[in-house]
Amino acid sequence: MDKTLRDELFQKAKQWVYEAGELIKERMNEPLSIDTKSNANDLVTILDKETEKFFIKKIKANYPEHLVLSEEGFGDKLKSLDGIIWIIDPIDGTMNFVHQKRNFAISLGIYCEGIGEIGIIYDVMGNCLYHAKKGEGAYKNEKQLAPLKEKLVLKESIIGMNHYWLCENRLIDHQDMQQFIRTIRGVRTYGSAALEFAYVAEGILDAYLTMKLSPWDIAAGIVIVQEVGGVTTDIFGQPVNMLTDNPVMVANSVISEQIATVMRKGKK
Ligand code: 2AM
Ligand code: CA
Ligand code: CA
Ligand code: CA
Repeated sequence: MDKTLRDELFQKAKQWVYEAGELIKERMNEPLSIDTKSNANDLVTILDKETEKFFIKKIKANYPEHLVLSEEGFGDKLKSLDGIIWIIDPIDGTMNFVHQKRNFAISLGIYCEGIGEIGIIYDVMGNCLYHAKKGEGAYKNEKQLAPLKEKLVLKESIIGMNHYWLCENRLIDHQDMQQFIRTIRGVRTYGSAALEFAYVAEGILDAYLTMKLSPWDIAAGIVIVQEVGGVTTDIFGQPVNMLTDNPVMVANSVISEQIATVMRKGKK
């Protein structure tokens, strides 16, 4: 994608993200009916759906040839990554949105022929916008983020992960995981994959590990993290597929391979 188009799409996307944030803030204290999706803790509200529709309307009006891949099902059904694709999670961290009314984000990535060109993650209540354009660095609001530390050691790292890793699960021997977390400095659980990617980019988390994420959870974050030298793979160190769910690891490149080695050892 040439720089002129990338800049234009970024300006539009950023403006729409801020507008969507305002719409969410205006309506978030209305009584919102809360539905469940795959299980009793997989929540969705009218504002997840309305926000997604807001983006799709803007995109289709301005760029009818562009495609949309988005969580709540109002986008396109994609069979490939050909063309320009907007990959959107209208509210990432819906459980936080419902229970805490904060710690949720809008996540928007723009990909061209499978390559991430633009990433925007907006912490709506924190009024903090992370963004990156491919090859142009990553930013938190208007401040450029520094390249990730090169001297990191695993035993001094803080890793984002949730409690499921320590319970019996399909992917990894949970006793191996219990061993592993004793070898690192600490664990944090934020409940928004997009924000956890942003925190890895910012260097306040050294890695984030998650069992199952969809393309809209990670599309923006991949671009932002890449601009500071971080790497996104599946938890075993293999490339992620942007058309399916993946178990995902995003990390400082210094520890990424070390974590993948631990995961391969604990793999069921
Ligand atoms: P969501 O809020 O957009 O659904 C929660 O730990 C993180 O995992 C959130 O980023 C959440 O995104 C994501 N997630 C992905 N699939 C999920 C699922 N089936 N149920 C709950 N959270 C899910
Ligand atoms: Ca969801
Ligand atoms: Ca999500
Ligand atoms: Ca969501």
